[in-house]
Amino acid sequence: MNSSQAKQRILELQDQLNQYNYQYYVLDDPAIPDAEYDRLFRELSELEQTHPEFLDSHSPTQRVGSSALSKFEEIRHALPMLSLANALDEEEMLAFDKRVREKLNCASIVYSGETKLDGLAVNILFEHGQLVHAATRGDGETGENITQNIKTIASIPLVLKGNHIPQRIEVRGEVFMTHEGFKKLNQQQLANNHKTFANPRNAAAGSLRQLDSRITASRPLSFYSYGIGDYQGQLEFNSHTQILSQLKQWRIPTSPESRQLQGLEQCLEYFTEIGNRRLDLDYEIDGVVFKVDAIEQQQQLGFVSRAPRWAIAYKYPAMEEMTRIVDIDVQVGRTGALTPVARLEPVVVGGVTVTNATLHNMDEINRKDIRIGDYVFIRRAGDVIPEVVRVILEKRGEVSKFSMPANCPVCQSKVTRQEGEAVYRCSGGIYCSAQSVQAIIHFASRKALNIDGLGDKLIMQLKQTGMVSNVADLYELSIEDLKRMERMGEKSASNIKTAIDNSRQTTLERFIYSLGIREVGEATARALTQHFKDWDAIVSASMEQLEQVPDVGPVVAKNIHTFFQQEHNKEVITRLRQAGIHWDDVQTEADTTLNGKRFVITGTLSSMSRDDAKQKLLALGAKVSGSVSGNTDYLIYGDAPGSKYDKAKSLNISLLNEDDFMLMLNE
Ligand code: I6G
Repeated sequence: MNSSQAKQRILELQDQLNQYNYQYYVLDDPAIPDAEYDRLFRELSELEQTHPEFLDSHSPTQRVGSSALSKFEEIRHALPMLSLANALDEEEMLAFDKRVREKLNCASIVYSGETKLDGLAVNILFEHGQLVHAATRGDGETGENITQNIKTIASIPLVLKGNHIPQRIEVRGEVFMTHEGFKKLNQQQLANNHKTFANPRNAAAGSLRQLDSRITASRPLSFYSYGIGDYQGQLEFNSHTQILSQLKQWRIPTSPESRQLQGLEQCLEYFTEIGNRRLDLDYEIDGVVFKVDAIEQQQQLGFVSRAPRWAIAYKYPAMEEMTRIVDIDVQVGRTGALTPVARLEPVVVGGVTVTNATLHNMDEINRKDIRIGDYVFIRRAGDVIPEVVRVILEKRGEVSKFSMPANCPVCQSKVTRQEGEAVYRCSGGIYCSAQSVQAIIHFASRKALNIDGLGDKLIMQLKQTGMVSNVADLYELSIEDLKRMERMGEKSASNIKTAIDNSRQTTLERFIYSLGIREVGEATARALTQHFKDWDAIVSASMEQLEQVPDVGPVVAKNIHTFFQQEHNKEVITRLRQAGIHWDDVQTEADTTLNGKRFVITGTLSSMSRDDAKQKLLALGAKVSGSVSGNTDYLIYGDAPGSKYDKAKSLNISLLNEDDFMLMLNE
């Protein structure tokens, strides 16, 4: 290949890889298999090495990070990065809207609403479409030069694509870490004996402020832009909404939740709607930001003490609060794992009163040096079980150390700990009533056999009274048996009996999940089903065969294999099958007709639960997500569909009612 051919190929590969990166990281819609991406990436790296004269700092190969700096240089923002005024309650929002309306002499204002991410504000300068430098917010005037680190974030384009690219523009936004990224990073930190991060914000800040950008490159950082600063060039926009769509068109990620809103009333509805979904979002937010949408009106309103008069952050209650640990108890789970639980002085966190927090295991207690009597920060995150972030050592008074009991607090069997495991376990197995109660609760739970009405308290009563000792006994209960339980009338007993009867018709995937095999969650149950397609094949699979299943390693394979070898499990399973538990044949490969198509389900369906609809779609290769975005292909809606329906409609997404959906499934 001569020099000009090499140059041509380098440009071609850069363009292709930029496109694939965008589809993967921003649209969440990979265009090619990872192996193909890696091949093209390698080809580009090799060409750039043999032709260093064509190496460009904006090439996709330049995202991997480079050698450590001794310190960050300073960068002055061309236009200061402002702060936002806050509203903490509806009254303050009313006052904001009133001020805006009076100043503009308007009866009602068009606003734009966006989530306020709990991350780090950054300013990225692009000149002639190329990323020139990036800085932290700093004091608003001057920030730290974190260009090398920002370039490692794969969703941020190094080169803008699209129309109307200005000579110069400052792009502003928030760098953050998703819950999933945070969890994975902390697992890695633990595995490498490194300090874990207290929350996603700290993890994002710690990752972004690394002098060695190779470390930043290894961290799962994301970015959403919320606006622009200084710019030079011909830009045409009249509203904040148009700015966001221009940014999107240049391939800069923006919040999928941004929306144009008419008047205060819609702003308040938006605040409530996002608040209801706050714990389901994959990232932390501390509020929503409302901006007067029209740029002309923003200019009329101007600024007051370094904050725009045209914007406000309406905050949600904090998700971290301080309280005291009054005691530490131990809970026994369905696999015998002992979980230490902190009993707390009640504290309201994110609007909910919290009295308990999980301490996970003994290693975690030692690592955080948690003692009974300590003052601690408690945090509620994406998942609902609150946890202790850290001890407030400055407030430590009289405290006592906690140690794991030598015997199970429920059945008194010996507590053991395997080498290399963080978890202590009760050795009582099926003879430990805590384990068997938890196993039944799991079996009846929504994602397992979904036995409506068979809640934790009833299961405990059934167990205590000796009516049920394992899951197979559930199918032998009569309405009369159920009626003997506390506060159980004829109607409730009959409903529960019907729910138990209905649970006989299930899916193989659900059945495997319901058995509660250690470390076999929904995803592994699905992977086993897809791989073997047949119950007998799973039960009789060897360790080697099990390890062929994606995501099943030696430990999980051993758990599965051992489970099916144990006599009491075999016996319970035989009784369950005799009781009539059955499932349809597993869909074969040919049925992956909805491969990669993205669905959102909203509202109440009359013929099945949303979870069942989700399982059916997953079985056909579709992806199902909780929120509507530009990537959604179909919205399935039932009764009372709410705002997801409106959003999907405004985005021109195909809408399927329940009949359409059934037709699609049948086809
Ligand atoms: O810190 C911020 C987060 C989100 C913002 C912001 C934002 O909009 C969604 N908007 C402005 C105008 C400012 N800070 C100054």
